[in-house]
Amino acid sequence: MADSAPADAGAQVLDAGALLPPAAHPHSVRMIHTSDVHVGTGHMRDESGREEALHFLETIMRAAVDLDADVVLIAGDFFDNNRVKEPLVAETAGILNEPEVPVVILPGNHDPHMADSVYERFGHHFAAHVHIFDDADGTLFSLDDLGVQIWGQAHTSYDDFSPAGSSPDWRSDSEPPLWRIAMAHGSAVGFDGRLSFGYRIEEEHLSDLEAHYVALGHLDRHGQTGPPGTTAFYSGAPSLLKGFTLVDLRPHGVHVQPILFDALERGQVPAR
Ligand SMILES: [Mn+2]
Repeated sequence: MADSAPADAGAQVLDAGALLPPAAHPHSVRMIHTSDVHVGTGHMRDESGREEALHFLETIMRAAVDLDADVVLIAGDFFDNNRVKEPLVAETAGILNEPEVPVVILPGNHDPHMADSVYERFGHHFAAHVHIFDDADGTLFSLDDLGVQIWGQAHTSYDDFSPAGSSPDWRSDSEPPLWRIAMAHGSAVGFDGRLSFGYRIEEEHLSDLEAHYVALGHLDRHGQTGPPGTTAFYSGAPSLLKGFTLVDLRPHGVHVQPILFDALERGQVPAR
């Protein structure tokens, strides 16, 4: 897992407007992007990690309401493992279900969507507004009332796979056009100087997605990656960043900023 401090956390705003394709997107959408929450982490004799993960999740969902977010993206390793017991899954689902903010979950390498997984056994605890990817080849969730479409390839086994290698079948039949959001859980080549690893995300994968924003997970540090013309970010794991990533899709650009829990507590709420 990543180990460096989030040196770029704070009030940084990236204006990726120049990277947008020349399509008309007159509506704004606010997204909260997190990953690697690892609910259920820890050992039987030390449940501090488990309590911390739930506390982070509660804080994120409260922020989703306070910041008037339209959707929450959880880009993999939401659960630490597929042995998590039903009461904890039910408690976790309750945190997501209650605010009625749409949530999209991408299963990662720790919580692959497969037989006997958390999602297969206990998925019924999640409300209808919690969408969970379940296909390694990719699925498109179309949230028409929000004006976004969200693509993701779920981990469905513990084997290595290419988490952003498929071509999304974006919808283009909507007027005004839907924002194109991709999610992927893996290792982007070059991020933090990484060269050799599993779950590879190549630079050309990020380009070929043709997404306005790519929500990444698996590496714990917040930061941008990908070649020119792409807007792909690792959210930062809540346990490392002590925060989440706020993404504002606006007609003139995509604004991305890490939000620290401390700053929220001090009442520093970014304007919508
Ligand atoms: Mn992972």
